[in-house]
Amino acid sequence: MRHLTQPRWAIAHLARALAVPTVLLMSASAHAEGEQAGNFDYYILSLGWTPSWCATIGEARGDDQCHPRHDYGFTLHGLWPQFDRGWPSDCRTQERDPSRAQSAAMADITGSAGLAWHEWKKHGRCSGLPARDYYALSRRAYASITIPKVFATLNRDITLPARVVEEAFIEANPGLTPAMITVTCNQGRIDEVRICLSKDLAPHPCGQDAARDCRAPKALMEKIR
Ligand code: U2P
Repeated sequence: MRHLTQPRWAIAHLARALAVPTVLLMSASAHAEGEQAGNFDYYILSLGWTPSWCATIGEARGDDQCHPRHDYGFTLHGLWPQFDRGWPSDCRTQERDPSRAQSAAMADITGSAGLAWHEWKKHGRCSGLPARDYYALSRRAYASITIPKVFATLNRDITLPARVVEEAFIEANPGLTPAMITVTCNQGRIDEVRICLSKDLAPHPCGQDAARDCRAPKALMEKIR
C-alpha cells in the first residue's frame, strides 16, 4: 500500500479539477496487492527511545524489551524504504520471509524478535532485498549512526526541546544536517529520532513529508532503566 500525505480535501479538489470521482483517485493510490518491491527513493532509519515506548505502551503490554534486566536506550525501530513523497508498505516480493531464528537474532538492537518480523513484513519486503540482506542492512544502518554519549548512558530523567536531541545527533555524526533528521515526540515524551539515508546508507535529505519535528517546547526523556 502506498501512503501519501495528501489530505482528503486535496484529493477531492484534484478529483473536481480532473472531473473524475474522488473514489477513483483514492483507489489509484492504494493497491490492495501492495507496491512493487525495490521501487523507492531513500531510507529512513528510525531509532526509538525505549524508555518512552515502555512508559506509554510496552510495559502495560508486558514487553520483554521493558524488563529491568535490559538497558535499552535508542533501539532500531526500522529501516523504511521511502518515496520522495509518501512511502510503500506491505509490498509483494519474491523473497522468502526470514526464519524465526533470523528475526530473533535482531532482538539485540530492536529489543524484540516480534518488532524485527513486523518491520520485515511492512517495510523490508519493499526493499527488494532478501530478508537476510534486509536485516544485515538494517544492522549496518543502525551501526553507522553514533548515539550521542549523553543519551547512550542517560541515568536520570531530563526534559528538553526535541531540537537539542537533534543537535546532539548532528554533532556526533559528521555529514548529518538538519534537513536529514527529524525528532518526534508522543504524549510529552521524546519518541523517535528518524535519520534519512541513501540506498547505500549515506546521510540523505529527507522528503518534505518525512519532517515530523516535535514542536513541544520541552519533552521528557526518561532514564535508561
Ligand atoms: O507514523 C506511523 C508509522 O508509519 C510508518 N512510517 C511513518 C512515517 C514514514 O515516513 N515512514 C513510515 O514507514 C511507521 O510504521 P511502523 O514501522 O511503526 O509500523 C510509523 O511508525
